[in-house]
Amino acid sequence: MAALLETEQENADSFFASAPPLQDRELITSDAQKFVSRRLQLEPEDKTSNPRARVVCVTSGGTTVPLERRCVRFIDNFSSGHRGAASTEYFLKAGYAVIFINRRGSAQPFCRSIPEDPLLTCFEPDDKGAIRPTATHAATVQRAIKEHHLAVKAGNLLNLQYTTLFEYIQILQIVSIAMNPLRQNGMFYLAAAVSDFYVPWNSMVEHKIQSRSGPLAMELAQVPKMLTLLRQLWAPLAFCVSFKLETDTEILIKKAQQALKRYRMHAVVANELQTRKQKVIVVTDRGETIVERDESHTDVEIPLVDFLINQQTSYINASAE
Ligand code: 9Z3
Repeated sequence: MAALLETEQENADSFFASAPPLQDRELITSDAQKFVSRRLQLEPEDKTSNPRARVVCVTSGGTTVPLERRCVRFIDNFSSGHRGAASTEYFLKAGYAVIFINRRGSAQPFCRSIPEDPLLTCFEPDDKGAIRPTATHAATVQRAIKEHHLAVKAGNLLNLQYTTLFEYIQILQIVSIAMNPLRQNGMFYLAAAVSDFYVPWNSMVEHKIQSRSGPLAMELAQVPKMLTLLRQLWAPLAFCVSFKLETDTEILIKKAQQALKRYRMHAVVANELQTRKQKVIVVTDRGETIVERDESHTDVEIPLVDFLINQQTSYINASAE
């Protein structure tokens, strides 16, 4: 394991050394630190069972991998962001504070039932030219705006956005290190679809790749396994949940079990692309638990978040013994 960590550390060092510097790095770092320290200051009587002492980092959406520095073309990973946005709402409801690391343009908490182009279809000018929500959307828009502002104003929701893999990994590292002082009260819920391969910045061409020279052969480097670093260096005591997405159900559980062991996850949520909104299977070292959306549950994320909160409580209790 020590050798694996050393290799991953070396891979990560060269990834970070060649990554384009993150814009607003200082601001993101101080926002994340302030957000966490508010929760640390709450110091509730019973830290073991009070979700108000806890912070979850929810990652959501897919990363892009640029092929050119002045990027015209990129590789994308599939994720609408629905899972992350819905889960954020349910963690907030349960009393958690949420750091929501999400792909720009992907689904947002409280807005899931709002049409895709809300500015143009949800609002209309009245007789005096003032802009108001349309009758059809008024209730939904008002509830979304209220709930979002309430969560942000109360210091319960921090929204950090990325587009590229470079941005995603740098933000995740900053947030993980900021969350480390929470110890077992921190949770990572890594629903983002993160590319396994990338073009290192220092070997990437500056300008748009030209098509005149025939077929394109390109070698992609493997993305360092950040889960190893997160678990062992950045926030080693946090409760860590990763997701495994497959299209072939035959290999899904086996791959999730491998991820659980390899990255020392506390839980791996296995899901299949077509059925991901109806059913997931949570793999832990105690076996597999099927979590399904039932008739009373509009989202599978309701029982899923509930299950994981209970798992974290058991983990906190076991650590306190
Ligand atoms: C997931 O498996 C998520 O559940 C989905 C959610 C992306 C399927 P939507 O955003 O979908 O609601 O449309 N996320 C992890 C996907 C992933 O790429 N996992 C890697 C893997 O499977 C490990 S990090 O190898």
